[in-house]
Amino acid sequence: MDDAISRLTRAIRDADSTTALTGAGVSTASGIPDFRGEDGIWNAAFDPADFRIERFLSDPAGFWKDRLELHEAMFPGDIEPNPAHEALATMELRGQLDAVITQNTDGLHQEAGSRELFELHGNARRVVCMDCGGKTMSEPVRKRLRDGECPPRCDCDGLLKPDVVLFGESMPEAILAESQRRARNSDVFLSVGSSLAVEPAASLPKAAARNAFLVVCNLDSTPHDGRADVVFHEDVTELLPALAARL
Ligand code: CNA
Repeated sequence: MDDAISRLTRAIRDADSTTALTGAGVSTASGIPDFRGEDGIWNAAFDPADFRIERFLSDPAGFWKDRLELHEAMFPGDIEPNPAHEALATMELRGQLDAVITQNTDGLHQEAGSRELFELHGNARRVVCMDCGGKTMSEPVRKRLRDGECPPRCDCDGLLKPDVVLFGESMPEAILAESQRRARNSDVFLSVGSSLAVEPAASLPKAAARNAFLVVCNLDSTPHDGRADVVFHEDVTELLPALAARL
């Protein structure tokens, strides 16, 4: 691993632009299970089909009941950023990382101090009104749900939806376009803690690989390992702090 870190360190020092793409594996050390890893949410009692936009629109009360259970399984208790989030925030602060593109909805990059942040799948700490588009924090809404208000509604009486991209929904176009632009223009592109199984995020490393030094760090292998310049089958909470310390 030492030789590979040295190559990566040199590449980042020589780069004009370095971008990181993160997935659920960056947050497992904070106690948030991933979707497809060994103890992933989809291997447990949840079915992705229950969390589609069509289900939300046809059965909002049933959707919200299941969503509350999913939320409690995904975000048990108080969650905090871990050394992987902190290393990325430190690298950005020092000017060694230009942006983080994340598939995560947990808000932990922001909490760790990442500023140039693109949340491809939204943020589960917020809800959005389907009528007026207003966004508010989700915790008070979950309390209202637990108290029996189901489905929860906005002051304008519109249905509230978690401010995340549900299966079957399209991604926010501006965020996706900017993420693709950054991937194409990066000199170094780090894909960390993602199975790279979900499109269109999975296509970002492919776009980046045409010009960039591509690095994949994930416990399991990914479909892009073959095109990466360096692959680490390592824990991101070890690799990223080690990298930040070497830079
Ligand atoms: P995924 O498909 O669940 O893959 C995560 C990958 O991370 C797996 O291949 C694991 O092997 C790997 N992994 C787990 N822990 C570590 C670790 N400590 N170090 C290195 N690798 C590790 O998740 P993706 O992000 O690739 O898929 C995108 C989905 C997952 C998006 O829709 C997310 O919204 C969704 N998700 C987000 C969260 C979150 O916000 N924290 C949690 C669970 C799922």
